[in-house]
Amino acid sequence: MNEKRHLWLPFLKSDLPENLTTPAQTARAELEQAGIAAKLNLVTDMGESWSVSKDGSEITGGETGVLYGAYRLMMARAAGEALPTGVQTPRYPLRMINCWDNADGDVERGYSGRSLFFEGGKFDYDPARMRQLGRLLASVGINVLCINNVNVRDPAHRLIEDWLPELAKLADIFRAFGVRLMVSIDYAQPIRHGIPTADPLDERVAQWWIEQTKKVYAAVPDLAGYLVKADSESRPGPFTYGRNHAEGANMLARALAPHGGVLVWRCFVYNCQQDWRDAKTDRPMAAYQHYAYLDGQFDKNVILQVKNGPYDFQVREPVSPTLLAMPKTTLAIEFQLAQEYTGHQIDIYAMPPMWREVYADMGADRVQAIAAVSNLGRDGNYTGHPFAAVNLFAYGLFAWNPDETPEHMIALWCRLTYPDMDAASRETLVGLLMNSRAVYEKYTAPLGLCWMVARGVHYGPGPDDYEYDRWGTYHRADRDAVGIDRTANGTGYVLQYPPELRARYETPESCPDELKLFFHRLRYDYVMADGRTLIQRIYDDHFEGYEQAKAMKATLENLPLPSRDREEALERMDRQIKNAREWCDIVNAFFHRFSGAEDAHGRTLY
Ligand code: GCV
Repeated sequence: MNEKRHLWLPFLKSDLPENLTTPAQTARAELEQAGIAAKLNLVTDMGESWSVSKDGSEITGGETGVLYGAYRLMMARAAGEALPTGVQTPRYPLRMINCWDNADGDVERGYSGRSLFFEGGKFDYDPARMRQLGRLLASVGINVLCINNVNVRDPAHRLIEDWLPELAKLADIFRAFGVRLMVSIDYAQPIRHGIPTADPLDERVAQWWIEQTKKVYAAVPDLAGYLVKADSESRPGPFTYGRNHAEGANMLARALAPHGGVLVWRCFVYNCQQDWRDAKTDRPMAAYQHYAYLDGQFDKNVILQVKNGPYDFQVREPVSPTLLAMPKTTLAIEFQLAQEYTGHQIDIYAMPPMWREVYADMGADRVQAIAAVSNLGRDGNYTGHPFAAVNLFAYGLFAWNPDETPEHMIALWCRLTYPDMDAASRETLVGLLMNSRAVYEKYTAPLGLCWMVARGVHYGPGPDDYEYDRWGTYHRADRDAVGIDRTANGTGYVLQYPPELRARYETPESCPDELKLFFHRLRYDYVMADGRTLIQRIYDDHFEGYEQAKAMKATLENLPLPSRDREEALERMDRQIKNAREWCDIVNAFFHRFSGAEDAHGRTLY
C-alpha cells in the first residue's frame, strides 16, 4: 500500500511546494491552492493563537497561529461549519505525538505498517510523505512529534550523536508546519561513551549530557526536548544508583534548560518482576508511590508524563490518581492512539468518548501538556484501518480544546474524510463510531477487570494469560468471586484518590458498574444496581457485544464508502467479528467453568 491517501484532507487540493520553510509560508501556499483570498496578519507575539474575521477575509495570528487559522478556515468551509469567533488559543502549549518507532523500521505496538521514518537501522523516509504528515498534524494543531521509541534500542542512540545532520534535515521539513521534533533518549547513554556510571549526581554524567545537548541544539535549535522512559520495564534509570526520579529528571532537564528544551519523563514505573503469589503489591499503586511525594521537587522544564489510567491503556480504567496528586509539578496526560489493547486497528474503536470520561473525572487543568502514542505507520492510509484516523484527528482537536465534544470531533472527521457521503449515512457512521468503544468493552474483559488479553500480542482473549505471571496483572478469579479488593480493607489503592473520587469508588454500591471489578472483589451472585447478578451481567454483556459487532457489519455494508475504504473496513470487520466471538465464548466459558452458574437465557456456554 504505497499510494498517497490524504485521510481527512480532501479539502486540500494538491501537494505543497517543497521549498516552504515557515508555517506562515505554508499558510499562504495552502490558501492559494484552495483559492481562498484571505489576508494574513502576522502578530509575532500571538504565537500559536489565531482569529479569523467574520467574513473569512483576514487571518490574524502568530507565525504558527496563522497556519492553524488557515486550516480551520478551510476545514470550516469544507464542512459548512461556522468558525469560532474571537482569539483561539490552545489549552496546552505542548500537544505531542509519541512514535514508538525503532531504527530497524519496526514499530513497537504498531498496527499500520512499518516506521514512517526508519528502515534497516537508519533514517529512511519519503520527504513528500513527511510533508503530508506535517500537514495532517498541523491541520489539527499537533505541534510536537517524538520520532523514536521510548524503549531506545541500538542504533537509535545515534539520533543525538552522529545522526544529528539527518535529524536536522527532518526537523527542517516539519518546521514549515509548526511541528517540532523530540527524541527519546536512553537514560544510560553516557555509559556507551566510557563513563562508568549513569548516576545522575555524578559530575561526569551531568557534564556528558550538557556537552552532548549543546551539540544537539547546534544541529536542531528548536528541538522540543527529550522523552525518557527510565526504571520501567527493565530500562535503566536512577534507581540503580539509589537516586529518586526528581534527581534523575532534573539532571537531564538542566542540560536542556539553556536551549529552551523540555524533559518529558514518563511515570510508567512499576515492578514488572512481581511474584503472582504476592497479593500485597498492587501495580496500579506504583506510579503514585514513586512520584506523588516528589511533588514540587522537579525543575521547571520537567514534564511528568502519566498514562491516563494507573495500569496500562486498558479498555476501562479509572483516571490515574497520580494526575490528581501533583499540583506543584508540570504534568502531561498520555493517551494511546495505537490500539494495543483496543483492537489493533482491526476492531473499530473510536477513543473520544473515553477521553471525555477521563477528563470529566480529572478536570482539564490538572495537566499542562498532552501526549498520545502514535497510531501511524507506512500503510497507504497511515493508520491501518481507515477509521482509525478518527483518533489522530480528534486527538489534535481535543489537545487544542478539551471541551470539544466527541460527537462534534467525530462528525467533523466524517464530514471531511467522506465529503461526498450523504447526511443520513454520515450520521449512521458517526453513531457507529461513537458506540464502538462500548461494543468492544462489552465483549472483552468485564467491568473494569483488565488484562484478560492474549499474552504478548495483546489481541484476542487470554483470560489467564497474565494471571500467573510477573507483570502485576491479576484478576484472582476462583469459584466464588473475582477481582481485587482495592479499598481501605484491601490493597488501599482507593486511598490514593482525593475524597470525592474515593467516596465514589470505595464501596461496590457507590462504584459505577463499569469499574466495579477494578476496585472490588465480588461474588458471582453479587446483585448489581439493575437487579442482575454479576455473573449474569458478564454473560449478557459478552453475548450483546458479539451481537453488536455483527450488527456493525450490517451497518457498514450499507454505507456508501469509497471502494478502497469499504474493502478495507469490511475485511477488518470480519476479523473483528471473529475476535468478538472468541472473546465472548472464551470469557463466558471461563467464568462458567469457575462459577458453575447457568445463563438465565439458556444461551450456549462452552
Ligand atoms: C514502549 C506497554 C507496552 C510496551 C510499551 C510500554 C510503555 O507495556 O506493552 O510495548 O513500551 O507499555 O508504555 O512504555
